[in-house]
Amino acid sequence: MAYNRRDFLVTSASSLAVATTGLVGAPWIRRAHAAEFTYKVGTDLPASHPLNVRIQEAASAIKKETDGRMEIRVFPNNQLGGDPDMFAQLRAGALEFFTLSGANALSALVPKTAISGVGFAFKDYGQVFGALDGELGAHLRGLITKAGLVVQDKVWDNGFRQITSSTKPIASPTDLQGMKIRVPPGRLWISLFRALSAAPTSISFNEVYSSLQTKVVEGQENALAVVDTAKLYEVQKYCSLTSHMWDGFWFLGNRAAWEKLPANIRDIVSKNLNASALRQRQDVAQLNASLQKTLEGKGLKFNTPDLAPFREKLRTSGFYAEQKKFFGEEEWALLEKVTGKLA
Ligand code: X2X
Repeated sequence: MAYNRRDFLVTSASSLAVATTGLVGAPWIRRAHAAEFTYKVGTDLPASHPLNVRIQEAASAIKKETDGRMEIRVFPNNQLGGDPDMFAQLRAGALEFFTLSGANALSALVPKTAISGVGFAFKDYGQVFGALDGELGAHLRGLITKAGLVVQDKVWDNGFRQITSSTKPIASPTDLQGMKIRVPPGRLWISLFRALSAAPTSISFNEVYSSLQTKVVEGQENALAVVDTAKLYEVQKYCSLTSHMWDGFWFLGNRAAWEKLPANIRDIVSKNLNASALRQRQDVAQLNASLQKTLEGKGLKFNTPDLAPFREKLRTSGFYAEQKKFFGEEEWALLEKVTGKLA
């Protein structure tokens, strides 16, 4: 954010007046009064990630458009706990908003939201948002709503996930054999990496850096924007561009907290969050396309494996057949309508 000299002078003059004199009621000074509704949003990513930057952008617009009645405070970087903790807080009403991947802890409550993370399902962003802004997304949001939560329409982008490791590049499925790899908490990730013959362990994101550093695990998988903002390159040597799954965050709300908001405030909140989500998708796509160079500069060695043998391994291991059975005919059909036949 760029402040010019004039903004700075005005701000300091007002704070000085408020701090040192009884001028609080002075008409030229905007009083810092408490908002009527002060809600928290928790996220698992570092403050500099576009997820947080764009939520903050929406929060500022919401405050302005509601004349200060609604304030959303952003708590990034797992400040409020790991994903399963924040999810429990959201459900209990201790946290009003939370961004969570459908394949992550959300799938413990609504198992079918993980379908967006099926291995090698979406070929590109056109397919991703075609599905999630379309029928599949509407269906999944219906399931989330039925489970008692509130969810905003537009999903936020995490990105296509890539594998990093401290031990070796992944050039073919055999390189994954027995590899100790961290995955987020969620059934789908375990199924996917077991099908690829790796040895996956569920670890919340707040413990990823240290478990890589202490070599509890050799590797992990995440989009480049996360590898960069969470500085995972400091504790990893190789990055293999597998794009093995797409991942994104639903903007979830506690229902009781949401229903306390007057309808006009709810409209302002949703409108701004959904608009910022669309801009956030652009930011992440651009970052993920340009970060390889930056990360090479930080010492990470990249390789681009042929993906056909990975897909083949998933097919022959029965992964797709198993997932189709798990998610159900209806959901699988909605997915394949966009991706084409997977199983
Ligand atoms: O835990 C992860 O790896 C992260 C940050 O990508 C998710 O939230 C799924």
